[in-house]
Amino acid sequence: MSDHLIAPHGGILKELIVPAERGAELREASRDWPSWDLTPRQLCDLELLLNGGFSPLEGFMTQADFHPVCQDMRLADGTLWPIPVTLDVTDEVAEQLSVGGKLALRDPEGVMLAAMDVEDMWVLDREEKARSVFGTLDQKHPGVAHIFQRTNNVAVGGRLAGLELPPHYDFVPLRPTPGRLRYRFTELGWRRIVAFQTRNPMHRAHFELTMRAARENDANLLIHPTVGMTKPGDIDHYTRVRCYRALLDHYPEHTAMLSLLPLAMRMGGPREALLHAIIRKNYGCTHFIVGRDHAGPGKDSKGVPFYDPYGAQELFREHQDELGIQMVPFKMVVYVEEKAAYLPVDEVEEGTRTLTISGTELRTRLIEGRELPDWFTFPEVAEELRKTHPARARQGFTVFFTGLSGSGKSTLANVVMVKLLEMGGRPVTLLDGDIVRKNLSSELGFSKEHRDLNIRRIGFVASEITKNGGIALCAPIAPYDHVRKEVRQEIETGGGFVLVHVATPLEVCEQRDRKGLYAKARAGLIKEFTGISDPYEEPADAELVIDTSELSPEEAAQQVFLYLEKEGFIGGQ
Ligand code: PPS
Repeated sequence: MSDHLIAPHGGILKELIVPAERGAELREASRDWPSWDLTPRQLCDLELLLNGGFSPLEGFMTQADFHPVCQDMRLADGTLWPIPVTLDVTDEVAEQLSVGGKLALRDPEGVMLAAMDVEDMWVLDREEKARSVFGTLDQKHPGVAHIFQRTNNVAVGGRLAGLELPPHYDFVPLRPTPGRLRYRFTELGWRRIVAFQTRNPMHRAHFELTMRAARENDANLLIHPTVGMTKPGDIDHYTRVRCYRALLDHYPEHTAMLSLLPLAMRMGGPREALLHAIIRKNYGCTHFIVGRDHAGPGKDSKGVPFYDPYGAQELFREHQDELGIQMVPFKMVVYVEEKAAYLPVDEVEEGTRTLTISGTELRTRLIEGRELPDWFTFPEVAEELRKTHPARARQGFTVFFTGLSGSGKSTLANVVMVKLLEMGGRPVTLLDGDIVRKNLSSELGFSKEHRDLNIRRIGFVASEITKNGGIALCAPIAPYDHVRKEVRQEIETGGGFVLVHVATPLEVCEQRDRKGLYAKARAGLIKEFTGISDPYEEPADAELVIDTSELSPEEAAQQVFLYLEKEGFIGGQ
């Protein structure tokens, strides 16, 4: 029935789910096998492997595919493939595995999703992977950061037999597999289909761009947003999908369809653009839109963009024939006020006034509760965004006090808490260092590892409170910069984060010595004591620096309140 559709990459759609009977046998046999609980990122990869989105792959890569993919974007058999798809496991699990054996792959609840033939195991060379795939070792690149910070040591490769796809309970009708989507296209008589990839809400510019792409190519349109994992800090997919749905009504009837892609993005720029195109080809699309800075990870730690904004289009062009799916390249689309229309920037006469709102500007407007103009987005989309992004005065936030023992963190946090409670409006939780150590972290000591774990726990609780609209006040020492940054990143996705460095000098803290701990530390009775025999990394990114040597607790708290007021966290609407 679907003969006239574009062939999948490599010729055959590789759906890896086995018949139910075989699945039952495998499940039964798996009792004696080692197991691996997949990470969220691996779950996304597994889904696309099992459903055929990653055709012609038949499992996680072995070295025979991995190395040529990293070096030359080729699988062992020469097929174009731009980004490795590997399964990384811990040393403990790797020790239980042997080549020729089996591994049960499970979801986080322990449900078995697939059986893997272990064909290869090797210790991942993180540098090699980062450098060859992403062209950099700079950990500001989310893909590189993932390799260095969130990847386990050992890669395991081998063929998969799928028992079931990872379950989804949200937007179920919008999640067809490649096979199902191909079938739908055939039913609807769609032959030429242009796919649009996005990880952001769509506004009028995207609407105009996609309409143009479809018209200029006599094609139907597939809005195919990534809902697996995108760039940290992106707007959550629930909100985005509601926005896409609202936008869909603006397309002429029978021309556009919305479908969700469970891909974990790597933010790999040009190489990722090729992967996106291959996936869309597998889903039955004939055309693929590549705009400015496709799958771009932004700027490196020196402020220079990682990739050329049109590098993805160039790389695509080089491989166009082999890819089969047609690139629809676009320059950035801007609003031309005098024509009240959107045009690609290369079609705009020089000197004409154009308008755009960048992603950063949009986020700022949402946070500050400012209006989203009509020329920029459809009112229905603005309304959806507003629902999940209320003005700051109604959002949750965390104030994270860091500083030496005795610097006055707890006292300050307590005064701030009491005053916030007096104001009312939002629930307030205090996560003081000592309280947390009694309740959440009673088994932890003061090694770097334990301190980091302690701060991560505090960060987790604070992020839950923040995203649900509450106020979290944290007051641990938190001596290490990288964990503070990690916590900031986690919390900022769901609300505000204010780092307050309680910078009371060590001499003053020691002189105060309210708990007598400094005296003990000096006498060598307490080991690893911050400031005496353990490091404290001063933050360079604190929103506020408060030295309590000369300030009363009320005066110090006042500085916090002035800041919160200025930034719109309190007061206002
Ligand atoms: S950390 O580094 O953020 O995990 O520390 P935190 O959870 O804030 O715990 C610090 C409190 O524990 C007491 N204490 C010590 N602090 C620092 N170093 C060592 N070795 C140590 N041993 C015990 C101390 O009372 C800290 O409380 P505050 O409120 O900071 O004075």
